Amino acid sequence: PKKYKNEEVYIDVPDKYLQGGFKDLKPILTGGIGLRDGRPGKVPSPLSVRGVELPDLSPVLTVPRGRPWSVFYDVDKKAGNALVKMMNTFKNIDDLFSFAALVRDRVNEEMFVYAVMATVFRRPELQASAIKMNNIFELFPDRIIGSDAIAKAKETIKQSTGDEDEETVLEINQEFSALDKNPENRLAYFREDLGVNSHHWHWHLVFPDDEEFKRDRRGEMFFYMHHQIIARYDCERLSNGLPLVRSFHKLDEPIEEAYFSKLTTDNSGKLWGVRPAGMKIQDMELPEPNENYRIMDMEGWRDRIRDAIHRGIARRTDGTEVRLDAKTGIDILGDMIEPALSFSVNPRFYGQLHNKGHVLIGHCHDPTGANKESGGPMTDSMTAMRDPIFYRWHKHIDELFYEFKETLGAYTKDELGFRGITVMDVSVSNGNRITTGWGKSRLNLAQGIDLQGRRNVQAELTHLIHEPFAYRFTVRNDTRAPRRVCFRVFMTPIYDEVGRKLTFRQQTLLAVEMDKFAVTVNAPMVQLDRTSRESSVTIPIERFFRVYERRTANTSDALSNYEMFCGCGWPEHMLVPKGTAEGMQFELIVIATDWSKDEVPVKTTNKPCSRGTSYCGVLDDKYPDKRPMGFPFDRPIEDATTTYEDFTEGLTNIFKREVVVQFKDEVLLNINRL
Ligand code: CUO
Repeated sequence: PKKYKNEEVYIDVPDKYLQGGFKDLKPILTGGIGLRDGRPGKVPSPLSVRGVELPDLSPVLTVPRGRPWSVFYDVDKKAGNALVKMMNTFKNIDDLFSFAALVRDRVNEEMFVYAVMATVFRRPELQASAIKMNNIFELFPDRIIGSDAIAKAKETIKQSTGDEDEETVLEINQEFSALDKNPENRLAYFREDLGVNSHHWHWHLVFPDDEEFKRDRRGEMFFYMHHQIIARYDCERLSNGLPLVRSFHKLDEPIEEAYFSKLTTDNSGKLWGVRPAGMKIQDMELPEPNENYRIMDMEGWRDRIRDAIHRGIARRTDGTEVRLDAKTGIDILGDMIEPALSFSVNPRFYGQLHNKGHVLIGHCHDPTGANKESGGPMTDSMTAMRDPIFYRWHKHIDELFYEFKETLGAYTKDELGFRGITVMDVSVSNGNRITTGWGKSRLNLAQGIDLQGRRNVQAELTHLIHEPFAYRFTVRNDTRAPRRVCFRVFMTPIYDEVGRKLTFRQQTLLAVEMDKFAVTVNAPMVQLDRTSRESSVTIPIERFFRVYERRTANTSDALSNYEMFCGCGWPEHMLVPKGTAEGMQFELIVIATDWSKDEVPVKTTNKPCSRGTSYCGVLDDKYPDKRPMGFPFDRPIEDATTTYEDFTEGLTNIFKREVVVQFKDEVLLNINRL
């Protein structure tokens, strides 16, 4: 075997693997997968590549290198699953690394990272091993930072005389990809946020369409997580004086929202496809990736899906029927509408509505590939949430799910109530006021972009953040026995963008989940405190950015490398909608339910990736809550005139409190300078 030296990593490669590009073998580990305790960007040596038997790689070479890989393309999904399967055949960690090192520079770059991460997620012994993963955007900074800023980074490095470890910080300005002349740009801080996009990419990673990895209530999770994204986005729109998202349901209608991402797809500098205002989606005949879908296909699938919704029955591939009931209907529909082809009850009949919407929209500027243009950001889960049309398309998908929920009718008082438990009061620290503002955090660019050997080039990004706050719940227990109580905390706006009061029905659709937790109430009157940092919705900001110090010196916040790699979970810094300078009114609605009935026990509570469960579930385990996701606002309330008072009449376990979210246009938290 020959020895290859690259930084501190030695790779021993048997001669027989040295043909076909392997001479330039870069160590797999500098691709962002380092050993624990290595410094950022560096790994201990040596790592040797053993002579593993290479399987036939042809099933994974169907995706060329250099273009974005996507779960929304058929060919890509198949190849990605095949690569995960190959990696899973290597039971020994050294063999797995060796295989990964050998294929790394042959297979599509994004697919490689997806497969490595998916392999680690699915194998508990690897999670417990010495593997550390970087945030996805440290591996692909060009998928989050515009080409102009990256060019500037390269220029700065060229002109500086510092050594390879010297720190360089580049401030990324806050103009995002457009100017405020384009009203949609007011929401760019949300759409182009690193944490938001990172969560979305990781969500699709940990809920794959792969028959070998079926997550509990996967389809329902698809519905609920994306529904919450839309509700959150609508709250941000109201914060910025913009109307709620209009659903994109007339498929032949011009798309008024333009989007020019300014991002490059690869090192060649090729840009993602762009979409001027007024484009329409068109039938596709794309040779690479091979995608041939027509608007007519989409309409046909949608008709059949709606037919199933209204009949309450779907047709399986073998002709038998399956009921769409209150318990599993939403889960079946989720897998059918997304779809997960591996789990859809009838992939041919119900088609690929949501996924192909991403693809048709993403290629509408060059639907036959005649102009050799790349797909737009909508084609990839790493970038889709940047584009305003994402929210319009998902609002339509959400409408279909709610069309189904409508058929189930409203919850009864029995289903909503919790006898003997009274929520007496709920308040938020600082007089029910939450302050938002800007934070500054950093991302190391040096792992994902070639910066002349420099290892410590930081991009400083400005993002929304809120002052940490605490809730206080006062609960009365009249049952004379300890009761396990689950608190489901939602926040919803009260007025629309022009100051009209929203109906309660509208409020339920805009309700964002803030937290969900269970406690034992073992006295007649109990006061409970809970901080915003503990939210079941979010994962800590450290999982997105390099954070060297925090304002709070709370050591329990420190994360191990092990935890660093759990990327699914709403970003902590985006928990609270922006609000307004004058202060925007929201209602906090809390419903207490009986946890002894709702709980689904999970094996261990202390496992990694156990944060962010509301939108991500628990890895390798069941969803921890028996209630339908989004309960009680997943179902329609009686009718459009039903008020909150009607809804809660006779119930003591629901409480609401007005809170004000005030935005200060200043830097509240500079994570790197404290
Ligand atoms: Cu996550 Cu449309 O599913 O993007």
